[in-house]
Amino acid sequence: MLFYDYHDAPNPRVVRMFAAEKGMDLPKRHVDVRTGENHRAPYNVEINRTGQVPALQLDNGQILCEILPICEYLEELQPDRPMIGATPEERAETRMWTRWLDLKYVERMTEACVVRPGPIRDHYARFNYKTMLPPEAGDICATMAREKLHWLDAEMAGRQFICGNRFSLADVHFYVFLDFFEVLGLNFPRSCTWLTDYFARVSSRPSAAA
Ligand SMILES: N[C@@H](CCC(=O)N[C@@H](CS)C(=O)NCC(=O)O)C(=O)O
Repeated sequence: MLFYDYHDAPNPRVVRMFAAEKGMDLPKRHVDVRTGENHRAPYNVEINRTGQVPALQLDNGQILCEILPICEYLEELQPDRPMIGATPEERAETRMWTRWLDLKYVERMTEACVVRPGPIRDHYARFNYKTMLPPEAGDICATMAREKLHWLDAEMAGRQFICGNRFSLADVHFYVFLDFFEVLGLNFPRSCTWLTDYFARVSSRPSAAA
């Protein structure tokens, strides 16, 4: 297997952290997103035709894109140290929360980060989109995402992780993006006390260094 990676981006980090939790070592090749290597051949022709990172090339040559299916694949390859779940019920719970977090927080905050004025907007306007939301929509997207964090904060009271005592893909996905948006100044509200403790708890795991 070969993992096409870019160290500073959150989507590849989700797969790296997930693999680290499972004790899997993925051989990696760096793709230089900063210079647009991902939008040039051969990468956007032979590896990931959406021109994004990451991608996983399997030993039979098949290419997998999209981080959540890549994690699902790794879990099937190595079910030990389950990160999606050991039973149908656990797997359904993990997928339920991963999807909710993706739709309500990760995607909306990503939109905020992409459409607000700055180098990320410039990059996406150059390589990814002909049509984009206006820059001022960034604040609205961020407010919508934070509203859902307030709801989540109350809902999670008493839990260690998103799926209770079980550290799962939902946590990896959520944590990596919380951390990425923190670095960009799109912070989570510190009045969310469960979330503040949770963020510190997950940050202290060795896999967070992946
Ligand atoms: N839905 C995709 C998202 C991939 C994505 O947004 N990748 C970002 C990095 S985190 C990227 O390649 N950005 C650079 C670009 O689009 O030029 C996945 O699950 O892998």
